[in-house]
Amino acid sequence: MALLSVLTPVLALVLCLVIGFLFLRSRDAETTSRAPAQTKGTSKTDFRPWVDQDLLDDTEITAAGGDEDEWVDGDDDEEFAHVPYSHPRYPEETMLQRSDNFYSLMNQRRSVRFISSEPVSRKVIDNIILTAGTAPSGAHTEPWSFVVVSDPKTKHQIRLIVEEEEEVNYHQRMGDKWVNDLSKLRTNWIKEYLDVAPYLILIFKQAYGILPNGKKKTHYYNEISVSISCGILLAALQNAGLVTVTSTPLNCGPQLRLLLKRPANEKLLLLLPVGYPAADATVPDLKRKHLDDIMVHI
Ligand code: IYR
Repeated sequence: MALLSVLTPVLALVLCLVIGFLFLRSRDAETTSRAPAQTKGTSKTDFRPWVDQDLLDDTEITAAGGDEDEWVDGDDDEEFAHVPYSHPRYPEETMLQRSDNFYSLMNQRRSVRFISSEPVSRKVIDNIILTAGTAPSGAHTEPWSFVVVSDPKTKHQIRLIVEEEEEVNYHQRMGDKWVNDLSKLRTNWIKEYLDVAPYLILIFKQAYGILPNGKKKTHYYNEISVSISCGILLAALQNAGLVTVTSTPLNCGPQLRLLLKRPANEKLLLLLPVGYPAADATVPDLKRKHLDDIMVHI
């Protein structure tokens, strides 16, 4: 009996150590599974946490095999007629003036994280999406879907998904270097703008098309095509007097796709909260590179 009372605290200590060890191991396993790019044996330069696993460009899906019958062979679309092209031509002075004005407008664009809840006309948003849809695309496949969300409940559900994932991103996936590089921008995982902004525009790339007969159609260069259209969209927002921040919610794609009921061929590329800037909005005092630093004239 006396021996047992001596042994009890020892046993309790051993039990605590075992539980502690198991807890640490399970946390380790969770961290590695949440940072798939950094596996044992990968060098520091191989660690690229910003590569969203869901976003790998699968234009090559066709070549990669799978069920070949699922894909259309050639382009079954009707031939295009080729028609004369007319284009506005300005005197050189006008060109200079216009290019100057456009540069000045675009140079005022800033990523704004403080957005007012003031309503914005739907017609303006429609025009902005139409403008984004003028982008060039591989084989004119127009591989984009713009999901415009103004419903407060859906915005809040988006916020919950994004904040939950971003907290893991900041604490576990991104790594110290990335988090440290961002500290000057004062960003974190709390995204109030997802509730407050009158519109959220979620831009999906269509990794492949789905024809009415169910067959898959190759969307060449889908990611670069959609990226170009995003650039045009940003310019259109700036032109209309609206602001946004180009957010790329790492690893939120699959959940947001399901929430928004988008098909499996679509992958989330960007999430843009859109509105007027808040009255007390601030931005970091960034400088842009000079022409000589970004242009090489040969
Ligand atoms: N997606 C995160 C982190 C982030 C990453 C980069 I690169 C930025 O320029 C800014 C933020 C976020 O939105 O907070």
